[in-house]
Amino acid sequence: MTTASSETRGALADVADKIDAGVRLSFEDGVRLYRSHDIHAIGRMANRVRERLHGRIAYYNVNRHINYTNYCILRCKFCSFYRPYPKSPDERARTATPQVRTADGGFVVPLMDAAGAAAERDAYEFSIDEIVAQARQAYEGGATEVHIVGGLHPTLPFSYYTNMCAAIRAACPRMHIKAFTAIEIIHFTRISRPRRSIREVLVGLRDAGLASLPGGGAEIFDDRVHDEAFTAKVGERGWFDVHRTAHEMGLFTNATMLYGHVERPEERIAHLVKLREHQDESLRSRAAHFNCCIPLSFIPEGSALAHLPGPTGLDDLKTLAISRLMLDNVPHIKAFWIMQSAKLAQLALNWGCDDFDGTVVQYDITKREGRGRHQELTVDRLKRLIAEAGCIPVERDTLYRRVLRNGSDWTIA
Ligand code: V47
Repeated sequence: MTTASSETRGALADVADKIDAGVRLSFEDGVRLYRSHDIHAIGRMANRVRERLHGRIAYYNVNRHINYTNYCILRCKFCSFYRPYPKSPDERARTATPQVRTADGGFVVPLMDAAGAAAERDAYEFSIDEIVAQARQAYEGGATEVHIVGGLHPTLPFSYYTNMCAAIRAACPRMHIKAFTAIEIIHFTRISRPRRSIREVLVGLRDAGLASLPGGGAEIFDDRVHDEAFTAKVGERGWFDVHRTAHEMGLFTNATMLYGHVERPEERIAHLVKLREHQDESLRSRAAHFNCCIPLSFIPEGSALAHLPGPTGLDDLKTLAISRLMLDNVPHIKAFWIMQSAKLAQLALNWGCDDFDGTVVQYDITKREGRGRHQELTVDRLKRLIAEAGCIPVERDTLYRRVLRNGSDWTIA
């Protein structure tokens, strides 16, 4: 039988032995993997773990991302998405971009003005009607999930978020609402009147239709990196408080790691170890856990860290593979094609990843190439990318159950 260790001689042979024996890797093992240039050995080991868990299956989903506003009270250095909220209504009117209704009933925020010039006025906030129109359009097109996140808006009340979930649930009863990063949840505890605890906020949102939390806002769990790149943002403790509470309540969540900015390899590994420890506890004693980890490749353009080069392709592959190897208790590792690019995400399916995310359609937080917010992969293209990597494409819902299609109708296996 071919094992990871029989193919991996040399410096990493003992790590490969551990992988074959199902032994958990240590912090030091993780750091050694980062120091190694043997990208093939790392890939083989990660692929072995991936195949043990999922065989040759690679998952995708039919979803729609909605970013409800880019106004944000934070100024994270890695972020090119946020826009400051002008205090005066006049200035807001001057800098806000009016949404445009499309022929098929959706809404877009144009980045170009009528003459084709790049719009300077590109701050926006969607009304609930506009969000529901986007969700309904996706639902009617067969989407099983809507993924909603946005900036920390200074004036919208908590009822905006509960009404948003309730209105989507009424318009699209079977659609899974995955929404709000831990950072937004903490923001809601501060803006709600009377102030609510994390649990009260999550209960309010769940009662309105929220079904799970995405993994964003984790960045890198390290005080030095926090102070350098996202100082005013809720840190590690707040992020874990939200995910712990969600898991206790039976809400599944995801986790992320934003890599390739000011952090060092040791800090990435420490971040993964903290996620692993939290997951141990959730699996042992809580009603839900992390379904998936999404390592996010930093895109410098347009951010206050634009002078940094960002991760290379090899760094992307290594980080995805090492995440698979370190997170032995997290079922899925996602290569989010928007951030790693569809080409690299395809490669990553043989470097430990078993998930591609989905059709996406509109995405405002980052853009790898060109302008405009429309970023979409059709189901045919997703399937082709996966099949060409030697994997079996399987459509999943948010909770990784198989979706069976019959024309435009679908059921969960
Ligand atoms: O929280 C912000 C990151 C995250 C940049 O849970 C950046 O299934 C790269 O969390 N370069 C939002 N990354 C995206 C996210 C996500 C995406 C897909 C699936 C899931 C899931 C979650 O994007 C933010 C932040 O960490 N981010 N700016 C940037 N310049």
